[in-house]
Amino acid sequence: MFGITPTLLWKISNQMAIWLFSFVSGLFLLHFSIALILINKEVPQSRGMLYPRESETREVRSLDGIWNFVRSDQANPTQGVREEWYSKDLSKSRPTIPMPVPASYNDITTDNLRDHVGTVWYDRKFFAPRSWAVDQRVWLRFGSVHYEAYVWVNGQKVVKHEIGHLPFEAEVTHLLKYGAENRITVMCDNALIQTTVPQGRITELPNDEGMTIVQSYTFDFFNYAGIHRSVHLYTTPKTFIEEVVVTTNLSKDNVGGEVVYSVKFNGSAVNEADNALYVRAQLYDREGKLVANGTSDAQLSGSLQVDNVNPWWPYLMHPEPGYLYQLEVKLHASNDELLDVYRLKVGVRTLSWSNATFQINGRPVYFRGFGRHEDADVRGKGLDNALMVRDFNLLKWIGANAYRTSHYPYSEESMQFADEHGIMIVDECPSVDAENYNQELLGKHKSSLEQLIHRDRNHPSVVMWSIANEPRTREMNADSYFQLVANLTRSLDKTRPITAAIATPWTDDKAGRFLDIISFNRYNAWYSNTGRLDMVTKKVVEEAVAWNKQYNKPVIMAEYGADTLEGLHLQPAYVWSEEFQTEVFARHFKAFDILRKKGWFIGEFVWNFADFKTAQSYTRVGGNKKGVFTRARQPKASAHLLRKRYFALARELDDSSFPEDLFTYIADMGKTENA
Ligand code: GCB
Repeated sequence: MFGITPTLLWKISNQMAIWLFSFVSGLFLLHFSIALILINKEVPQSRGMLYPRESETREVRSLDGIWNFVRSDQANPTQGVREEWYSKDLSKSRPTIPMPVPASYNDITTDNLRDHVGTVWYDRKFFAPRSWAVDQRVWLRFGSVHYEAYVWVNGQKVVKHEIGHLPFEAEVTHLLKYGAENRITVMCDNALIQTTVPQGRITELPNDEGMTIVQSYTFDFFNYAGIHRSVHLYTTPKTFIEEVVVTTNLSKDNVGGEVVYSVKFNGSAVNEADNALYVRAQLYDREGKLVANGTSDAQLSGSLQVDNVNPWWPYLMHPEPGYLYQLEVKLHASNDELLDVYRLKVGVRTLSWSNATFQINGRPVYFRGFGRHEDADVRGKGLDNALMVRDFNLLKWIGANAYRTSHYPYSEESMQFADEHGIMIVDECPSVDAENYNQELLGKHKSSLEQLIHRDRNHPSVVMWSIANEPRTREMNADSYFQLVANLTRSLDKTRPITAAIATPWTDDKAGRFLDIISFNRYNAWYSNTGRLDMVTKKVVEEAVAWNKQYNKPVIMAEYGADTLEGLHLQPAYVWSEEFQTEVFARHFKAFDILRKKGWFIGEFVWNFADFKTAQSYTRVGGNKKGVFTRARQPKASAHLLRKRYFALARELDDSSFPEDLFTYIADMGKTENA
């Protein structure tokens, strides 16, 4: 057992306590408008978690495949723990069904597993080779399990992790049977309450059979759950490289580059007196040529100078975007023995920002991008390489240079892909629609950012942290809450600016002053003044100007759009039709062009890249249809329009050329055609 009882019931009572608390404090606040009692507590520091990579000192084994699966009785979510299902094969406790990993479990079966609330169980067997028993450590790593995970190996508890979309790992060296079969068991709980990130509510409601548990949430995407990303076993030497942190600098003319690294090792095998470990760092270019090398200081830090550097540039900002070097880190004992080797890709770039601009390598950036989701038919939020590669093809086809990982951290594999393709990422933590601010929520929200920054700090593609999407920033306490969240983020990474996507009207917002860049979400002609295409341009301009005036910071429109049913054509434009989405976009483009001239408007992000699934609602036809692409990743009419705009912006701002098929031949119009 894990010491605490991992139970839905516990969560429910906890939630009730919070309701009670907010009710009582609500009464209290009627009389005494106190600033709040949010205390800035330390959050646990992540350790290790380097992406699993093979090297001459490390082996990596995937545990992806078909696992055995059991859903708990919704009314009895702790039964499996009480009956110790983890102590033997799951199939001995309950009939199991096959379940793919990685994948969300919700849409796999034909019964209503989709709406299951509470705990589910997975197990599988694997072999640990005899060779692993000697002189090394074995680690078990999950790319992400949503929302909460409890893991046992051979019936022994290994690790518990809360908050989806983030990796976690534990050493299992001492728990494995070498040269023999082993069992791994995972219990996953998808329940969201007022103190989870994101928040939700569990209610008990009467149904035709009696009472049932219902999960609700305000955020607008389906709460897919399960083992969403790959599960790996990997080995390290006894004394090994636990962390590598890289930052980079460029000379003013972008000709000289610097890669600053700092390494942490872990290892009980190291003699206490032996403080003379050192690191040899070598940097290779794309062709595999060694371009810099050096030896660390005693703290295992150092820097490498790169002459005639190839800086990392975003897509269409340079003929060779996404240039990556390979950094090879070798940990040596004082007697020069090679202990461990880890390699990672490094992009050399600088970021800077002011109250009007955001610059990369000294050049101003204008973001042309999307809000997205990790979402697909059948596999839900499960990692899918085919989908990921298709999405990057579409991003490049349409001429985008950025996206926001709305509304949670995306897979590590996609972050690596963004590095390679020069796509800039606004990296968002899993806080969406935060409300009823409380101490426990604050702790978890901060922890989600700590884990995110720990995971993603070395990616050149990550250019900004988004600390929340649409938090209720008019609420009492929003200011102290977001001050603490922003302070933590800044203390963890000073090299990137902070934003949050805000939908609260600027007049009521209490969080913007803690951000470096203001992002706002607004659905003119959709949620407000539905259908009124004549009420878009002016309103967008006015709102952006108001945000800028209020905070004197650069402004991005982080969401705009309209639900569109593929194939529905209505002329004149009418809501839900392809014509309407196209027109809504065009009216926004006009506003953006007015705003760009003001000097502080730095980006436009369409909502959404592709259609995606949501909870059932009468405002959603099979999900949210604001995609420029369908859920099957085919373009709607608006995609062709957006493509023309994004390439036109790239040509105007970054001097890039048009793809040959951007304009369809219509007639011999001389200069106007494909000019
Ligand atoms: C928003 C949210 C996003 C929704 C979108 C919509 O403001 O940030 O999660 O999906 O609106 O389409 O309603």
